Amino acid sequence: MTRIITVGAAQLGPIARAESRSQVVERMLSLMHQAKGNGCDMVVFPELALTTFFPRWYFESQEEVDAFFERDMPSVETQPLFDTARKLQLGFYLGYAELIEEQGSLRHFNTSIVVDRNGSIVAKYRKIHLPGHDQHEPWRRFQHLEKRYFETGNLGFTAFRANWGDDAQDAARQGIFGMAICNDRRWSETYRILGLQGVEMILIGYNTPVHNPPAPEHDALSHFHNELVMQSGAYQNGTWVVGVAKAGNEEGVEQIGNSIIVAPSGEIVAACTTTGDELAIARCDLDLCNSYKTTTFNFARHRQPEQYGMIVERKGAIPPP
Ligand code: CDV
Repeated sequence: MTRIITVGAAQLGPIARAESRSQVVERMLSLMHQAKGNGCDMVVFPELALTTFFPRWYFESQEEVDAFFERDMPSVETQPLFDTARKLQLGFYLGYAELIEEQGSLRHFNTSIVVDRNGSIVAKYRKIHLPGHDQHEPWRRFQHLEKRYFETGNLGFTAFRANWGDDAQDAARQGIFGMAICNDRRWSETYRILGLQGVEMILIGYNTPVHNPPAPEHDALSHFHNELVMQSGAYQNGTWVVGVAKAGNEEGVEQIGNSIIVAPSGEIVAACTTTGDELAIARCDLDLCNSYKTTTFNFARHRQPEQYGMIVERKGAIPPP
């Protein structure tokens, strides 16, 4: 059997601080129409796709921070994304800043959702690996205050089934999906935890500056590292990976583009070539995952988790030099 899902990596160019949600949504709708015209079943938008990447600034006032968050999803401004999904029969992954009342208090998360072709939210994820710092660090050229503005995600890495066909029973259009957000893609745990649940496609939005203030020696390697983590994550877990950037010079900060679609072989099969709004498309056969999941990475047959602790113990026993 082949289960082909045609996916569009819907990269966004820079979003100015003054740009409204509605202006950004217009740009996203244009990518959705392009995607439908090219036979896509779904598109993947970046992390925090509705606004500029606000953690680059230190704000004294919580009110200023909260202005970047969504209290409702869909909201008046984002409803057109959901209406267009239904009209075009095209699903999407969307990253946004979520402000929600939970357990009697206001909570802030860096969140993503998957919306199906009927415009219904079918899964939600909250970013677990929050990079950066929680205090103002004026020595940096720009801040990265995710640890200040967001709480650690509390939904785990949870795989879910999604169906991209007309018919709920159509097995040829169903698959096991997972989500991650930006820095999560650098951690092998992200892929392996989803891999252990049989994931067949991991959707990832990101905002990655070229410049890394604490380690500028990494700057020249930013594309290499971006590809390295997603290609190895895909191969080692026999899964498709779709990584999508918010790219280009946003409010004076250069962000990598390099949005890619990676096959379970680890090969990049589609890529954006600009740092603007751009769509890269791949026809992804989910059954290609089986070739890896049943051979080299047959976890049930070859993984030896009960032995891994012993290796750590033995290492610990090596006397210091
Ligand atoms: N938004 C991110 O999570 N960005 C990080 C940067 C700070 C390194 C990333 O891993 O791309």
